[in-house]
Amino acid sequence: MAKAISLVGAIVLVLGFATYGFAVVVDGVNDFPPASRIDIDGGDTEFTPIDFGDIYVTNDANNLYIGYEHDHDGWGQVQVGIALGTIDGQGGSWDPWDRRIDFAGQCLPDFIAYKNIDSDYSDLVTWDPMAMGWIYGMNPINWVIGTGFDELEIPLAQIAAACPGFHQVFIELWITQDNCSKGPLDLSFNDALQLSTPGGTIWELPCDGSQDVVISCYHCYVVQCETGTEESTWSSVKALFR
Ligand SMILES: [Ca+2]
Ligand SMILES: [Ca+2]
Repeated sequence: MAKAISLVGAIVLVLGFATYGFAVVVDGVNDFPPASRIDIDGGDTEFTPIDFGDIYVTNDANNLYIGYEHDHDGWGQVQVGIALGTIDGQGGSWDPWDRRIDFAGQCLPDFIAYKNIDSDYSDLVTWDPMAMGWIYGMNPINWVIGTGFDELEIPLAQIAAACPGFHQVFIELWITQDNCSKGPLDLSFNDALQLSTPGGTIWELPCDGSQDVVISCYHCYVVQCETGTEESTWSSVKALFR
């Protein structure tokens, strides 16, 4: 806890402070703070149209913002998925768009954001712990693509990470394509599992799921919630230290 006493003007005791991250304008121009970059992922696939570059995450009081360098460069059927886990002990173990991606371990995703670049359709698919299944089509996302820098915003309240409080968001991102045979061509946290590398690409996996790529590790982003400052008069300062 930061503590300081100012003798300039009124005596002020600052008991603690933190600030929100940064309000990003979701317009395809990268205005993320440099310190919000979570990954430098460029150049680790065989082809640029299926390659993430730098990836950013931040938040303000209401929204989580994710931005990433990616240019599909006219390729068709390119899609982006983002897994978000915030609720311990819950989550789905399979990809809601039936790509060849599974999830295992303690941090199963509770939400998966998907973008179909061809149709510009996006959805925040949500895990239903009662029905033990994914819920589709309820949550369109403000997600801007197509300029080489893509970015999206998701309300913190929608992913059970609203301020105040301490919230960790487990995040993984992938680039895939439009077919049940497609796996994660590029990944962010799990580079060792991605299906495209500079040396070659595995374009097809069995649709029966027998060779799915299994994700169990993620970036961990801590939501920055403003704790505020407490300013006190001298009398209340004395009261604190009596
Ligand atoms: Ca990459
Ligand atoms: Ca990668």
